[in-house]
Amino acid sequence: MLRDALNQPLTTGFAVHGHDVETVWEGEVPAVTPAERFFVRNHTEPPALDPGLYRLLLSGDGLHRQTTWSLDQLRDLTSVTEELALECTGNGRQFFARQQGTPRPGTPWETGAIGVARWTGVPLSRLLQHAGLRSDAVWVMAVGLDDRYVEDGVDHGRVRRPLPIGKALDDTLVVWEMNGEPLPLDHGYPVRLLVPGWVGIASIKWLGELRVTTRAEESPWNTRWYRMHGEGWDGERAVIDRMPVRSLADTLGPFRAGEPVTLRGRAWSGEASIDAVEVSTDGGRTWQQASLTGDNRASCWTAWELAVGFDAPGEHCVVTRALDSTGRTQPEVSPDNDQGYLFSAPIRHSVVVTG
Ligand SMILES: Nc1nc2c(c(=O)[nH]1)N[C@H]1C(S)=C(S)[C@@H](COP(=O)(O)O)O[C@H]1N2
Ligand SMILES: [Mo]
Repeated sequence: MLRDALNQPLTTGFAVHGHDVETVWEGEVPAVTPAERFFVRNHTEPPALDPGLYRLLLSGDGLHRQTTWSLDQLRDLTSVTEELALECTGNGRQFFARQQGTPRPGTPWETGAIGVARWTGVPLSRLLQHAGLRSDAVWVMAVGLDDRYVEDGVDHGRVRRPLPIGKALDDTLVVWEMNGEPLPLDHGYPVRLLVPGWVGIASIKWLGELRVTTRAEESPWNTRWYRMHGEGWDGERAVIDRMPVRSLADTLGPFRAGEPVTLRGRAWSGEASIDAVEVSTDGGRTWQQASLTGDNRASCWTAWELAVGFDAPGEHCVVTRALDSTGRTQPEVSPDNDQGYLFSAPIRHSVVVTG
């Protein structure tokens, strides 16, 4: 959990859920999330790694040679900086209970398990090519250096998740800076993976090893968890990788009846930008198209705004829905699953209008 200078748990602007903290915004949200406001999802405690002794190991039969990188060696490479969202697979889980009447276990996130940061590092493809990537390599197992994860007496080993070689070579980054500063301890210091547009668990923190294999690999983090379970989920359909399209409103009043109001919010989608956002101020009966303001890039949120008015005092229901650049929309009901992953239905906000 986040701590302040006196090592006290930091709770202002956060909702605390055990090891995890969720960002709580009031009103408009900045385009880039300050590191100290960024949500944290830790399976155990962050490990205290000595930056001088830190090594990233690239291993496995999918490489011609095993290689290691120190932090200084990584920093000597020509780096890239990209603004990208990072979102937990369970973001919005509370809404399975609130909107669909099907509470699901796990961290009870509202909508604050997402942030956008400027990440600095190198393309993973570069490290793989340097180690002599074999043409028959198919998976990259990313392994964290945090404590082994033990649940109900069962030791599941280190937090790790296999990444298909296609995504590894496409746009996955190995990063050591967040918003121009070294990664904070909670966010993976000294080095983490950043897998654009994919579920947060793919972006392994405190990255210790990248094991490249010529055979399929699995870990509990893509079989037991972070996979769809329950009725109707099997085979390829159950695999979780890319994040869905979502949107919400950030300015929720209170407003005054009869006065002009500008509603503002955000929309985002995994591996896609946003084509349109529609807003309803009457619980979804009628819809208006919002204007997209600011940057609009794939795997990053974009801001929207819409001028509206509320005629009558009382409680009003504001709903938003987005269309992404690959044609995906938000389903009216989010597909149910045992662990409450990927809530993607339009969120129904309650807005108070005074007389
Ligand atoms: N080694 C390691 N990597 C990890 C985790 C973890 O507990 N250990 N949590 C994952 C999950 S579930 C998410 S959503 C993101 C959260 O990243 P953040 O805490 O920097 O926001 O990190 C992922 N990487
Ligand atoms: Mo997560």
